Amino acid sequence: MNLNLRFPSLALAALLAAFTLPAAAHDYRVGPLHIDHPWARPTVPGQQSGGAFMKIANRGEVDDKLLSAHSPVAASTEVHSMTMDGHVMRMREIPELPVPAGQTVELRPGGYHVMFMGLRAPLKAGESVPLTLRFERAGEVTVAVKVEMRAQPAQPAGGHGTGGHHHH
Ligand SMILES: [Cu+2]
Repeated sequence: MNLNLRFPSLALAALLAAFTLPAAAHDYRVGPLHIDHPWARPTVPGQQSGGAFMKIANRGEVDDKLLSAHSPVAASTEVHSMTMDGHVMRMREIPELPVPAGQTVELRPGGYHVMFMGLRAPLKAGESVPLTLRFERAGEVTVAVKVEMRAQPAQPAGGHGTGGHHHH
């Protein structure tokens, strides 16, 4: 009976270790897809949403698509595009993000990104949070998103700042 009682905590410990140990390499493979350096910006208390970014390279010969993303840190997690509408940057959820064969798709500030909606706690610099990505062909992979400050290009008002989040 001891084994039965212990197993859940060992499994949990292994799960937690999986999110903290591979920080040095910080890239992931699922099938022919390589996911490089997932990261997110720190958020301030009360901030409802935050963006996550990474590069996804498809080294295979078949097109794939990112269909959805999930994370326990947020009430919901969406894949967004960002486009200029006049002088205002607008984000919208997209049903799928194509990852064509032989190409690299970059999720970056001002472009495609994963959006944590309804953050359960602020994202703190130095932490890593789990994010599960579901691809049409390659399947699911859970990556550790590093929360870190990075130099950002200047952005117009209404973009991915600490407050604005536009849905249209
Ligand atoms: Cu967004």
